[in-house]
Amino acid sequence: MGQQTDRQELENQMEKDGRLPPGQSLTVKFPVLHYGSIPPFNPKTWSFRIWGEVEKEHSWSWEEFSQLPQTEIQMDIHCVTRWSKFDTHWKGVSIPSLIKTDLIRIKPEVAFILQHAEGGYTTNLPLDIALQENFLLATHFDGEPLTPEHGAPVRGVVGHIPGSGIKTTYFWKGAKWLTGLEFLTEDQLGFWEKSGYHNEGDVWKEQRTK
Ligand SMILES: Nc1nc2c(c(=O)[nH]1)N[C@H]1C(S)=C(S)[C@@H](COP(=O)(O)O)O[C@H]1N2
Ligand SMILES: [Mo]
Repeated sequence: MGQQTDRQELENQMEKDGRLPPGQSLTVKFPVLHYGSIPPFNPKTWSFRIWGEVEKEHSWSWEEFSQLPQTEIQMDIHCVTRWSKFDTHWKGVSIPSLIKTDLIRIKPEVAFILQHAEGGYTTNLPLDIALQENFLLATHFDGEPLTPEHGAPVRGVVGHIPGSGIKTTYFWKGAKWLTGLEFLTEDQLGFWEKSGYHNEGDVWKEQRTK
């Protein structure tokens, strides 16, 4: 059987299982998509900042960040450019784990987060999605540290957990080369959201553009 036939069969299966959102097609590859160039990573100077509506601002070195509590998830990722990749496995830090262990303390009025990445890319999410199990500050993909082109050392990831029923956004709402999280009371549009992409970006509602 040819690779194309395999791909088509897998896609048909996902569609039958209700896992293929409208307008998407399955890829077995892992496309690389971003604006600008891949930033270098220097573990000695890298830092990750938590700021905005928090009780205390934080800055973690790479050594500190890599020792934060780890969470693993498996999910399907859906890019607005219409590729979907199924059963991807991620490991990293979840915001609920940081809150539970008192590593961060956000103010009660926080309702949104803004991910800030190297080079100025930003993307926003409502807090309730950032607290769901399908959002992670990922350091590992499929058991290996992230590669530079996929966002090393840390990226936001958001995807669909089959059967969970929780809200799922397109993959642009996970910033590669993530360097900080800003907690907000009012929504603030990110890079693509300002350029005409839909603010919510729900994959099941096909919210691609405004
Ligand atoms: N820093 C940064 N993160 C980014 C982007 C970007 O341009 N810069 N593009 C987003 C978009 S549009 C997509 S589809 C995914 C692509 O992730 P991948 O290259 O690992 O497939 O990254 C998202 N995160
Ligand atoms: Mo994208």
